[in-house]
Parts: sequence; C-alpha cells; structure tokens
Amino acid sequence: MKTPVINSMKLFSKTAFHLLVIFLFIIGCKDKKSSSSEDPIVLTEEKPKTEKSEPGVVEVVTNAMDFQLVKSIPSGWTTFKYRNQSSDTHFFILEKYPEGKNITNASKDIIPVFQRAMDSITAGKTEAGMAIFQNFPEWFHEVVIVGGTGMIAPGKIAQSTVNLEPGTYLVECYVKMNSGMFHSSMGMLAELTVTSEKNGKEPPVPTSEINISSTKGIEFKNELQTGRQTFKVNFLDQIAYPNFVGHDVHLVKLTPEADLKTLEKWMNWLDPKGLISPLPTGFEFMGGIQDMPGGNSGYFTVNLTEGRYAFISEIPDASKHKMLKEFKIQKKEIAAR
Ligand SMILES: [Cu+2]
Repeated sequence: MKTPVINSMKLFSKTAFHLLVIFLFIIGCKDKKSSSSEDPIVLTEEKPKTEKSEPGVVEVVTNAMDFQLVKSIPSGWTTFKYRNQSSDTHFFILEKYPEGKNITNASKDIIPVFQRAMDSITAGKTEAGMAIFQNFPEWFHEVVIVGGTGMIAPGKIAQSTVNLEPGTYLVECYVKMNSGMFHSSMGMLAELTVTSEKNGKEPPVPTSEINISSTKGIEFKNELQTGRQTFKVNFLDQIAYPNFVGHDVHLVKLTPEADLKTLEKWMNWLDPKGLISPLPTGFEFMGGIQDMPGGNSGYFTVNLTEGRYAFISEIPDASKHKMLKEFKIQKKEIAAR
C-alpha cells in the first residue's frame, strides 16, 4: 500500500503561510447561484446504507448542514459514497490531523480563525482579514489534506476512493452561506478515526485517467463516453495556491448557457462571493476528488450522460493554470450495417 500524506502537506501549510504574508499586500479580493437536476447523474439507484456497509465503503449523508457517518473505520482503500440530501451544493474534504489533535481543537482554534478572517474580508477589510490567518496555532501546519469528494449537487451522490492511513481525520465542507458563514461553522465538520486494522481492499479499476500538476494543469484523453465511469486522478505534484489550498478535480455538468468565467470566479473561497451557496445557475456538480499530496492517486466514479461538462480545480484563476477544461460527451453513433 502506498503511503499517501504527510510530507507534501507540510509543504502546503508552510508555503501557505508564507504566501499568506506576501499575499496580504497583493491580494485584491474580489466573485453566484442554484442548480438544475434531471440527469441520473450519480448512482441514484443505490440505497443509503447508514448503519452497516461493506468493508472499505463509507456512507456519508448530509440532510441539511451536517455530516452523518460512522466514527471509526479500518485503514486502506476506502470508497466514500456521499449522498447530498440537502438543497445546497456541498463537498467534503478529508484532513489528517497531527497526533493528539481532533475536532475539539479544530472547533476551538481553527474554524473560528477562518470565520473571523472571512467575515473581515467579506466586510471589505481585506488586509485585516488576511492578517487574522496568522492566528493559527503552530500545529495547524501539520494538517494534511488527503482527498475527499468534489462538489456535489443537491439530491445527488458523489463517490470517491482514497487510501487512508491510521489517524484522526476531520471531514469538512467550507462552502459559504450568503453571509459568508462557512458550512463548517454551521455544523459541517465531523471527526473520523482510521484504525490500524486493515480493510484489505484494492483500489477500483479505472475506466480513464486524469493527470493533474501545477505545470500542465488537468490532462485527460477527451474520448469519454456515456455510462458509469471511474476516473483515476494522478496528482503528479502539489502546491499551495493563493487561496491556500492545493489543486483538485471537480466535475461539473453545464447547461448550454452556462458561463465558464462565472464558474471560475466562484471557485475561490477567499473571494467574498466565491463558494457562496446557492451557486450560479447553469452548473450541476457531480463530484470529483479533493487535493492530495503529490505522488498520490485518488478515484471518483460517476454516471455520465450526453452533454457539456467541465473539469475544474478549486483554485483562483483555474484557466490560467490549465485547470478548467471543457468537454462534450456524445452518444456513440450506431454503426451502419
Ligand atoms: Cu457545505
């Protein structure tokens, strides 16, 4: 089993902090809503299994501003099936906490700092807000992001698979309310213990691969077809972007009139109007995979129908980083006899 984690997120955190200081002077903080739903996007035929599930599978449910999931799981390749039963778009990110730290520390020392900073930025006091980020405790730099699902539209299921080592993890969604309040401040924060017992699971068999890197962006073979697809996402490297997180992959279905510039601007939580729910019209998120340290791979599974789609990273100016890629899926023509 490959070791995911640790190193590169230390890098993430340290770099993030340095960036923070520099960014303080540079940032010009700058900016939407709702979703359609029709297509049987994701695995809708599956029933929720909140109590007992098969080994290596974790059901996560959101009814409103909550995460319902088991408290403890064995380590190894783990498939998360995240059922969003609320009326908002959400996601969850998995954060491996340093030894001895847990949700109590996060609720007391981390989430409030993010919220105070964001409140200040939202109020137009950008510099003061950015300065608040310096109040994180030293141990926060040891937190490692190890995947999680991409954003998922109301009523849909996101499915992602990652390799988890033993430890204490936080499950978080930091989409924001119109007021700038993070969903994590409203209850979308949960703790998950991964034990040293092994689940013995193998990673899924992918139907396609996506490479993502800071230099080449999101790369994939544009020959995707309808039906159930499992993407293997290879994180060739990882860096911290000006919003302090790393690159990741979200899949979004686009209506014909959807404006990609609007989407790109929305995908920056540090922007007062970014990551605000409800999201701008024209976009239906279908999951994906959250940041992972370089050298790791994660998987996500979706049911694709015909239509216009995009892969996008939750970073500022995704297109400049080649991390906003639009594509179409057409039904295969039936060959003439
Ligand atoms: Cu949320």
